[in-house]
Amino acid sequence: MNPEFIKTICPYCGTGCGLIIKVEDGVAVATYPDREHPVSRGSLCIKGWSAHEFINHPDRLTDPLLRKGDTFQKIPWDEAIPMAALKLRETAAKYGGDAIGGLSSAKCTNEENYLFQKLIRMAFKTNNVDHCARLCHAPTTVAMVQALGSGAMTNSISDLAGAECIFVIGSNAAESHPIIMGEIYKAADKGATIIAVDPRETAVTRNAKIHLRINPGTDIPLLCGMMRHIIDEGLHNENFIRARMEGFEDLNEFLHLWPVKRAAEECGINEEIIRNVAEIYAKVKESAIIYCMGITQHACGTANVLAICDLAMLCGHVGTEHSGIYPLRGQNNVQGACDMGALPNVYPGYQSVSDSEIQNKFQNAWGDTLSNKPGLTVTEIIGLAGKDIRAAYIMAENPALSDPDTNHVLESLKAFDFLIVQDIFLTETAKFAHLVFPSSCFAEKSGTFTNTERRFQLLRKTVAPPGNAKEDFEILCLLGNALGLDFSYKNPSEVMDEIASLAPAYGGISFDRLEREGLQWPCPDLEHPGTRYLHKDRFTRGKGLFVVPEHTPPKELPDEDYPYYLSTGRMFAHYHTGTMTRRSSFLNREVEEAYAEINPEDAALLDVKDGEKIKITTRRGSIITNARITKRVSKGCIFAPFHFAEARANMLTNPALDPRSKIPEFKVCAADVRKESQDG
Ligand SMILES: Nc1nc2c(c(=O)[nH]1)N[C@H]1C(S)=C(S)[C@@H](COP(=O)(O)OP(=O)(O)OC[C@H]3O[C@@H](n4cnc5c(=O)[nH]c(N)nc54)[C@H](O)[C@@H]3O)O[C@H]1N2
Ligand SMILES: Nc1nc2c(c(=O)[nH]1)N[C@H]1C(S)=C(S)[C@@H](COP(=O)(O)OP(=O)(O)OC[C@H]3O[C@@H](n4cnc5c(=O)[nH]c(N)nc54)[C@H](O)[C@@H]3O)O[C@H]1N2
Ligand code: SF4
Ligand SMILES: [Mo]
Repeated sequence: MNPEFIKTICPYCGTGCGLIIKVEDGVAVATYPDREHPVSRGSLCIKGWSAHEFINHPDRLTDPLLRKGDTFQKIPWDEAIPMAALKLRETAAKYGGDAIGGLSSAKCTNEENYLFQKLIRMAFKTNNVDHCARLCHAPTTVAMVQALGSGAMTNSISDLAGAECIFVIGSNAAESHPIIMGEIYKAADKGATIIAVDPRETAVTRNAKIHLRINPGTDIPLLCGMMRHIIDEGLHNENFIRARMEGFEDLNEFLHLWPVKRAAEECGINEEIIRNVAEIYAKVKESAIIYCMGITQHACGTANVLAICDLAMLCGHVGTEHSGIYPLRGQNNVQGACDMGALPNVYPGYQSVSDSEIQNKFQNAWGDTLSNKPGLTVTEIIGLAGKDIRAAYIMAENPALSDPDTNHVLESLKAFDFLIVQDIFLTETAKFAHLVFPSSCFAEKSGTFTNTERRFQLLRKTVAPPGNAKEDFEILCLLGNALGLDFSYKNPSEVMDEIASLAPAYGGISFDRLEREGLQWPCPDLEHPGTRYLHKDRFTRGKGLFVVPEHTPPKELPDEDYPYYLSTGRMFAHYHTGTMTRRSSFLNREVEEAYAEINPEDAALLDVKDGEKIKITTRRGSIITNARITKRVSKGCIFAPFHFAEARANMLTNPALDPRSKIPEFKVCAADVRKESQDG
């Protein structure tokens, strides 16, 4: 049979690049870039190029699994689904619907996320539904909604190439969003000034004109010092502030606390450099700010994002073609999972569950009563296992590796009366399940993903799932029906039509249109072409709001017992908990083993050579990993990627939360490091 070439979307990061999967005899054998794709235009990063590899891996789950003591037994779907429905119903009857928690997924489609939250909300009358955005851009949603009225990236990826200054803060785009990094390079080639703020050295900082190697967790002092200087020099955009903003007086007053001198002392950057970058950012006509987890994953994550919004609005760098604020969304469909209401406080389209008019709208549409009490978050659902939460349904998330303070998480996963995990592999989390549902990956299903620039894109089914595995969509319909809901959807397109009818910003989205083009929301009706950049003449909330960003240092700082700063994050070849990338021989050839970065001076003090084992310990636990000696980290700092199950970085991390967004502080905690003696 001739091979087929089918267009679809990359399953890894939120850039949403276009892939072409080559299918031979029903098997996905290769991935190619899509030259016609509006974002990636014929490029892919190394993960995209190898996206077909995990699809055919022999570890794929093929049948529902039922726990029998310490092992699993294969069972048919017609036993698994009724059993799941019965157990969930019994639990809800005994303890109330609020004793059920659901983790939806940024790896699944919009339609699957919509059905997931609808199932939890309708079947159990609870809003206990959340997903990994909590661990990622939750501060973005809180802060940008407060300041601008919308939590999404203001502009489009291709707009970056036209910016005159790009201020990259807390983002390692070169490894985490390589195709977006390509747009940054394009801007630089055209003469834009690239400024990077990161305590580490990365390919972003190496390619920046100026690298501000700040002390971890001191972004607010830096941003406030910059703003103080901008106002003192009269470089703020007074017309913009007068016409479009409120709250300037309060911000200006507050910024008197942050003269450049004090900012410099806190963040460890020379005063002249702070003044210089402030002037560069403020003076050019169009400046863009890119940020990511180095900003959000702090106990002051929401205030960090507010400070970024303040800086952009102070200079009028929002609402034009090449300026804007770019929170780089992480997962392939984390934008969509949020848009679809896989969040404890909002229905699809960010419509509040506690607003009675909205509650009525959804009750009428779905034909049943709904709870108006905001639900629990990811870390609360896991943390309350066996207490307030008795049963959980986890679709495509792996908290055993991705949540902070793993020892605690593992205790919790054991404590559920009943746990369902729906995944494509038997993950570290699935090993704790009572029931495992085998599901389909991106290449085995259709639906839509929304990328970081708000672009709905069509995912096409290229191959059949392995064995008896089913699409997440079908599993949700079966379970919904078994729970007494009317989930008789014929296909994802029908679900998209229901979404469009309930969330005005997506009113004009349909599979028919997406067959021809991707559409960026807001897209309110079928004639609307979609929106390239937001806040053009007015902010989503009307006027933009300056909010005072109070600085709080990290919750745990180095001391005598734990003298190092420990930070965690990513590297180019692997993705999150490694379930997919570590099953790719191509990617494993790049990096096969766990490691942590340590500065040469520290390594010398500890008498550790490159590749030797070190033991990292925090107040939560320890891991043994390979030392990678590099000046990428400053003296006194350690960086550990969290991709490796054999050396789980989250054994170490601090579960302290940002009070407003409830994101954990993955980016800073205090650690001790020792050479691990070879004889144990
Ligand atoms: N290869 C790969 N790509 C991915 C992913 C992956 O797992 N692997 N995951 C995807 C997801 S879900 C996400 S959310 C994104 C995340 O993408 P990024 O946020 O780019 O990745 P991280 O490595 O978590 O952190 C980014 C940078 O923040 C810096 N940083 C740490 N602390 C601070 C601080 O206090 N201030 C400042 N200014 N910077 C700090 C770190 O040194 C690091 O270089 O990547 C997406 N893309
Ligand atoms: N220490 C530390 N921890 C972190 C972070 C950090 O920087 N440092 N970053 C945090 C961030 S930003 C994020 S986004 C989270 C990510 O945390 P998670 O979302 O828990 O991590 P993933 O490994 O992406 O988990 C996705 C799961 O979905 C499965 N899967 C993939 N596709 C499908 C599908 O189509 N259907 C089904 N049913 N399953 C599928 C995969 O096998 C995998 O088990 O981690 C967070 N944890
Ligand atoms: S940049 Fe992201 S979406 Fe594009 S190929 Fe790489 S992992 Fe996939
Ligand atoms: Mo993320």
